Amino acid sequence: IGAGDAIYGGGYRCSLGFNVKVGGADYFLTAGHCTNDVSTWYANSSQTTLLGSTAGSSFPGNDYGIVRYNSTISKTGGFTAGTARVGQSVTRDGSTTGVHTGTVTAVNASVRYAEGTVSGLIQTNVCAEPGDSGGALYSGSTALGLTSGGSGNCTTGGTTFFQPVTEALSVYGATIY
Ligand code: TYR
Repeated sequence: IGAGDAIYGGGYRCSLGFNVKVGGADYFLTAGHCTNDVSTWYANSSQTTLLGSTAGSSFPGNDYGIVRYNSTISKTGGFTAGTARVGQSVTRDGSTTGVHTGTVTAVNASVRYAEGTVSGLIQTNVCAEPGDSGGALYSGSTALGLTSGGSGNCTTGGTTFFQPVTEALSVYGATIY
């Protein structure tokens, strides 16, 4: 399991952002608006294949969370963390709509959700839809962000905002792999 794959909990589906290590232990990053609502995560929709438990969550303000694996499931990686820049070509992977590409149109953007405002976000013209949340934004093998929210869809196009991974990594003392 790795970037963009479906994760399930509490009857919800979100997407895995990136696998990370904290002090030698296995964790993954996803969206904070996903981890806020769910404490136990599974790899399948029937919620029988355990992944692990939410260990940290920040939303609103930020939109990231971290889940500690309690599972020997095969984990995929290959990323190093980086910072997005305007004009950069990027790829998003999520469990509803799969892989879509576009460019970074702004950094340090703020979005006002019903629950409150999230700031410091990466703005893109990449589409996304509900369930893609938490999924991965990257450029080549450089991990950039976690899908937060936006507008539009993958039929007509959209604007999607991403939580930068660097802030989550430093807060949790985590390293992407
Ligand atoms: N916030 C949505 C989720 O929780 C993801 C999403 C992203 C939805 C962009 C719509 C959108 O345009 O799954």
